[in-house]
Amino acid sequence: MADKMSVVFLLFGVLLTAQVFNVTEAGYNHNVAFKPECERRGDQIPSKCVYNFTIDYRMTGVWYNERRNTGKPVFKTDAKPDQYFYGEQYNCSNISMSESDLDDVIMADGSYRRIYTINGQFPGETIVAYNGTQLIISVTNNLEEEGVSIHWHGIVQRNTPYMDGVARITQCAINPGETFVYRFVAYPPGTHWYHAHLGSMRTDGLYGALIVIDPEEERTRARKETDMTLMLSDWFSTDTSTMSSSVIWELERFAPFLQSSDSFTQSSCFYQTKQHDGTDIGVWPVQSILINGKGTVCDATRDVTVGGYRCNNRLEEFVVPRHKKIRIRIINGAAQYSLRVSIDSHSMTVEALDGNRIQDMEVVDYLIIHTGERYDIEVATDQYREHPIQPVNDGHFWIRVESLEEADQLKPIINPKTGWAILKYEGSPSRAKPFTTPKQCPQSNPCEVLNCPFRDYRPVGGNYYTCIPISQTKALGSIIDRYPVPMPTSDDDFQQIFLNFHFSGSNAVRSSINGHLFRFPRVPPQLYPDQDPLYECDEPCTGDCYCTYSEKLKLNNVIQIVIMNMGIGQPGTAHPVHIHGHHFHVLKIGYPQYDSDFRFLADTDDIRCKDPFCSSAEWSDATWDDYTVWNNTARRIRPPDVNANANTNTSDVGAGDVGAGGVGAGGVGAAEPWIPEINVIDPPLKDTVVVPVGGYVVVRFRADNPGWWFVHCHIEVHTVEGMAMVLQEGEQSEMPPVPSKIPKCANFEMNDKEFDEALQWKPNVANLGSSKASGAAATRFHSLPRLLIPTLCFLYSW
Ligand SMILES: [Cu+2]
Repeated sequence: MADKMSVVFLLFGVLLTAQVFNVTEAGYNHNVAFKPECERRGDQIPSKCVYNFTIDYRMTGVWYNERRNTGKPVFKTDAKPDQYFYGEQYNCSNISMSESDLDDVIMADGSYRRIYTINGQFPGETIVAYNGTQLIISVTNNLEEEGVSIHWHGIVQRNTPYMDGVARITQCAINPGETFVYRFVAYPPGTHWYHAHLGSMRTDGLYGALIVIDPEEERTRARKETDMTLMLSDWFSTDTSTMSSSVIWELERFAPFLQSSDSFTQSSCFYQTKQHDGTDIGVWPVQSILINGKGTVCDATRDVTVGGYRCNNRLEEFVVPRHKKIRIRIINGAAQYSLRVSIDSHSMTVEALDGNRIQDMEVVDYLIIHTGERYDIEVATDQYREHPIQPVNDGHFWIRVESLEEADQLKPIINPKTGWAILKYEGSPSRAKPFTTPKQCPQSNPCEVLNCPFRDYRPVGGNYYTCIPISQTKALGSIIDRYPVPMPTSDDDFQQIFLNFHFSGSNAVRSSINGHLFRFPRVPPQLYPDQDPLYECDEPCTGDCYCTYSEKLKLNNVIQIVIMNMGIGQPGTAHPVHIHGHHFHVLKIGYPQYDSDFRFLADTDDIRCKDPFCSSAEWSDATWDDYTVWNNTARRIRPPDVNANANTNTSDVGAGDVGAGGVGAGGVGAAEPWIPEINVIDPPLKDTVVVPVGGYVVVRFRADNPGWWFVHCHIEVHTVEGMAMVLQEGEQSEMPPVPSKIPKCANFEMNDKEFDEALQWKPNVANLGSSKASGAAATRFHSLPRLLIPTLCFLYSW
């Protein structure tokens, strides 16, 4: 009998083991490749491309077996680096996993944390579609308690503003158990991404890449092995909503207690970290930086164990052919941190910003990417070097992704956090890790850094860097042909709006725009324009308003927004600002005043603030309002090269040199009659742009896409706190009609009369007898005029 039972158990065990290896999840695939049904057939581009997303919870560091509905932790928190639970007898249950099974585990940085996933993956699957193909993406919310919505960042949603995916603005949240099928045209081409847009779910795992391929461009280059994505994120010890509420209540100063066994002690206080110009970066310590969902809390070059964290996590590895030009699409999905990207021994040619091609610019050594932004870069894989003794460049190179932290309030030097990935040439010797070191930047040959959130670097550690502002890049000619910079022809078709992204309010710490702490509307205005959706603001608002801040754009007007970051409470934080529904031209970046070491001194004096929080502002020089000067006299004059006066210690236009009324002075040139150094000829197109502390960015677009568009800082905790607003583009009558069956949501309250009537209601026995199913409805419609019923049915179906 005992033997028979053993056989039964053995067979059962074999069956279980067989099932264990049938794990449905796959690791993140960084290659840019079409699903077969979304791929072209000859010259024929498919009209539709379908994806199905199911949103669920997962734990990092847990091996899931979907079929058995079981999950098992894969390492002990106190284990040595190589001690996973391979075939080990754990005291709860047996774990039968091989090393290759680790490929299916979301390890993140080697610490346990609950996240949201799309189809069990983190990041979510990369969507690849041709320009103009309809994307049909079914999103099922399989969560227990949270609503969700997905925004398609970079897609302009022409004619479909209700598909923009901003819960509470363009749609109702998708409730648990519900499915919402997004449907929109994949346009414009470029590297975009998708992410959750309700509360702070985005930075707890809900994002992925969305690549729109231009079929014309595709003919000229290969893909797959040479086209890949690099999704970046900062990673924290806890979920973002905990982090946000902690930031709002200033608990973040005690944040390290959440990372370690420390409790609330003086020694565990955390202080605001600072970037190179002395302005603020982080109020919550970043634990690690993930590349395609993979990272480590440790120094990957050294393999040193830190506390209870795992240091031998698998890092992302790109295996690439030699002597080719590969494309890497970099996306920053961070909650907060700006990141500096470099590849040891390689330079990078920047091809596109936020999906928009630029003229191949000077190759850069470093690029800084702020949350929400994207780059397409090209890298030549020609750095293999034989070396008989020390095989440094033997085909393995570090990709380094660093935070910009250089100090905190107490300590002058703080090491930035680094994220690591490996670039490996095909056919290189087998080795776990590269030996390469960061680039040296001697004074004779300083390294070039694109998109600093400040004007320039001074030498650091014997290295010399030169910042290239994003406004110095130039759009490709074909981009400008397709999207010329809109030029106003009269005062009636020109709207100039000053928006200050700033911390304001009586205690000067609340994230706001023009002093307005954003309050979400009563109901989504895109769905309920007639229901008084917005909480009106008391104007003028000088720093303490809590309301649905909105600005109305007249359809087809030329919109020029001066995005600022000014007012008391500085130094503050650089804000990456995202405008939905458009890609805008970046005409100019104005920097604050710095000392001779490029440390922040004071706000720019190009702009005059009308109150301490700068909730309302104007150009210091009133002639800068007069666009006609530029239109009529200097339209074809290209602005001077920014680098020509890169050593000024103020802004890229030399604000100190150009005083009020001093247009044409200070070396700017006599042919510069309007806003100095504004580029209306070939400025880059973007949808997210960083605004330096104490400075501003001038952007422009034509209001030709009617809808309700969200505008916000892409730093998650800033948006959650209130650094957001809506643009109403066009009158409601000018907006595309909303599909009649789109799910609705609204506030609800019964009045006394309705409730009394409800209590007095009795079932109609006669009707119940004749038709149980339709009895109640028949009772209610009984008193309606007979002709009205078909009319209502018609209207509903329409
Ligand atoms: Cu911000």
